[in-house]
Amino acid sequence: DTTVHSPDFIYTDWTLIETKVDFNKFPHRETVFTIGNGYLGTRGTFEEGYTQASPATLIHGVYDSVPVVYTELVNCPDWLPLIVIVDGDRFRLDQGEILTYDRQLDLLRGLISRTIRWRTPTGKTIDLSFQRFASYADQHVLAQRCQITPVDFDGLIEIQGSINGYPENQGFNHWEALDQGNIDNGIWLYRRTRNSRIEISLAARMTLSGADASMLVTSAPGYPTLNTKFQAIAQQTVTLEKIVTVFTSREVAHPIAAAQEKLAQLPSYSKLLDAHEKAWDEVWQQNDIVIEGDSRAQFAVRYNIFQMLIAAPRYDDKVSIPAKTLSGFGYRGHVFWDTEIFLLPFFTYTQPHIARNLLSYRYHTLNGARRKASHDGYKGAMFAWESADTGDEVTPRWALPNDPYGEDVRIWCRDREIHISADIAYAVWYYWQATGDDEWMEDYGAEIILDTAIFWASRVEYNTKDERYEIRGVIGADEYHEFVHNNAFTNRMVQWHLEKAIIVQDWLRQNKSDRATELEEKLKLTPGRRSRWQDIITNIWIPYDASTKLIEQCEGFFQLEDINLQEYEPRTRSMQTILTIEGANKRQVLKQPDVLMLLYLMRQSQEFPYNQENLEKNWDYYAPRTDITYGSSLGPAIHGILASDLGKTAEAYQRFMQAAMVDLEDVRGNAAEGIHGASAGGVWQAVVFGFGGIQLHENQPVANPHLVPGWTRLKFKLQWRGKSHEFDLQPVMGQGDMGTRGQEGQGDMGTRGQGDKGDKGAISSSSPPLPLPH
Ligand code: IFM
Repeated sequence: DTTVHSPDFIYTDWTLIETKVDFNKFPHRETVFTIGNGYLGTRGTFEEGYTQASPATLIHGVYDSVPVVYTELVNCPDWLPLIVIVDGDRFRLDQGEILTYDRQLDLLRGLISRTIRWRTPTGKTIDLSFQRFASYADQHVLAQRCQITPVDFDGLIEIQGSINGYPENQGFNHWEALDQGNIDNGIWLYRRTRNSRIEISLAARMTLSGADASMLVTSAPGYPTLNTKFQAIAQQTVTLEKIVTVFTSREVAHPIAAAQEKLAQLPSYSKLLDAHEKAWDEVWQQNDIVIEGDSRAQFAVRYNIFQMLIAAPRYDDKVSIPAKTLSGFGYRGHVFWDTEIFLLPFFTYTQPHIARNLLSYRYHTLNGARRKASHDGYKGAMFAWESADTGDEVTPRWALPNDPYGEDVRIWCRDREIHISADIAYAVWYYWQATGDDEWMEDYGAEIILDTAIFWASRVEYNTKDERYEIRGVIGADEYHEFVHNNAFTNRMVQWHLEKAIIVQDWLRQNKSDRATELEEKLKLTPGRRSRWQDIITNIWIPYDASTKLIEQCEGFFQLEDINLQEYEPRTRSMQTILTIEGANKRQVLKQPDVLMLLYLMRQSQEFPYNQENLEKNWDYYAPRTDITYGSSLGPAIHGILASDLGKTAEAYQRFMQAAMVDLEDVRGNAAEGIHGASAGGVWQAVVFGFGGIQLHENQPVANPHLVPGWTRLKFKLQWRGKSHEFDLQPVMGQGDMGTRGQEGQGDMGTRGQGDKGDKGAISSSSPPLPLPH
């Protein structure tokens, strides 16, 4: 296990260690130390409570309405409060003296621990050691432990463990009080969201060992509390365990009974911990990525995988992963294309059943997408740019400033960022390709692809003058341009989508004829509609100039005022903030890859416009005009992969690490709002598809690696069509230039790759023995 020190943390292969308390960084650290189990996420708030804290437990699917943003994931009752009073002094990090401190997140075991040697304001020294986990073995179980050892005194210790029934979403309380009560050594709480009327119940019990004490209930309304007092003796450890269960009416008819019954059956903390660790061990067997030779990248990659795993619904197909996962209030728990395009590949190729759940969510929200299409005057299904429980559009229309004299800002994505419907179809298609899950495709996937194809056919316009189909008035992936015509990304994705819709319909007709008929009737998929799809495929305009190989991002883009981003350096703000919305609109500056994003998506199957020459030409044009550091967090990983394709090794690594560290090191300054889920997915894709160079061939995935200089090993597993494939990629000294994709400045190291059972080792690009580009 190697150790890397950063200004904020120490990283080992599996563990994040914080050694200082910084009250100004509480919100960031709470995000970073989030734990979860795919059902809920709990931010890394300290048990003892601080004014700087913003505690949150977010449960998938628990949405409730709220002004302006329509609906949001509701902050659920807080299971963490645990107060320790040492001879009358309440333990707090901002009182007395911290003699030693560390907090650790152990990714391997999904466990947070914190140890403190604290001197009370009256000079008594005590060791406190906290631990907590959200069980990965049983997602309704949460557990906390506190071990207390007086160092130099005997005295009275009091511990209060509570459930806080007054959680807030940034000042807004979604809960109405229903009931609360006591059980044997325990307490429970019952609440309901005000509008969506989702009920929740939590039950908790506490046990003490190492001292004699009874457990008293000292609850206040909405704040059930268990209280214990004992006489502590110097050098003798007392252990308190708090076990909590949680259910909502989304899973069970009677949450109170479910929470109490579950609690009554649970074994001790240590048994629960054993089961939890075993479950994590199993999941890491499938999902781990080993990187040798670069400890910082090793930890960061595992951290990003961990974030995806704790946010992913394992047993629920009516929810999806919000842009900020379950770790913060940013984007209010809304779901974007981030899930399908950035996060989904990780699940598709490591745990396809989770990918299926995420895509089924889109199936279950098709009616919302149909309402959106019909409201806007179109046919079929048009997915919401921001989606929540029903699939109706929940992107806020306006962003309202805090400054009373500031202007409200219209958010146009809800009206114009329509590429999401094709993005979802893309994800469905690749899930199907990767898994061969025909049954799901028949029951769910086909309907998604076909009904969104119907939407496209009603959304495109025919330009009689130029004799071509066009899509006008959109926002592409680059959100700095808010009203453009014929965005190349959108137009080509729509063409691709319609191509696949025809294949899917043919497949249904040939293999699942009953379902083909059923869908043709239900969706009114007439021969006329199908021939229109064909016509659009042939005649939609993709602004590509074959002589220059340049794709114009949208009509007229090359006529916009050009920009040299270097002239604005050094800077700490986005180009949109510097230039204003209107200013950015008028210039050739991109928030995030758009043409390059299209190239990336078409790279998978090497479809138009993806080829090396187009990539080179368009990279040279668009990369320098992209606000890659301050634009969108979705950009860096994608630029990293493409830079790696182009042999720009240093840039590839720089972009990759920018993405990998976005939350750990708060690269963008907004990690307090929650984990950047899309970036985490992009990091996985950068390792597997970028540095690992995985290409998905008919029979199996094959590696064509571009290992980062200094990486001595890259190891991971992929699932492809029901079979697990293990890759163990290592540079081989003295092999000459074996690169199948030559890279600039290569030394004499080949790369040895081993595919499944060692029978398909890709021997590919070479990596020079250079120091790591940090
Ligand atoms: O979906 C993204 C979008 O591409 C850029 N702005 C933030 C959204 C949510 O992450």
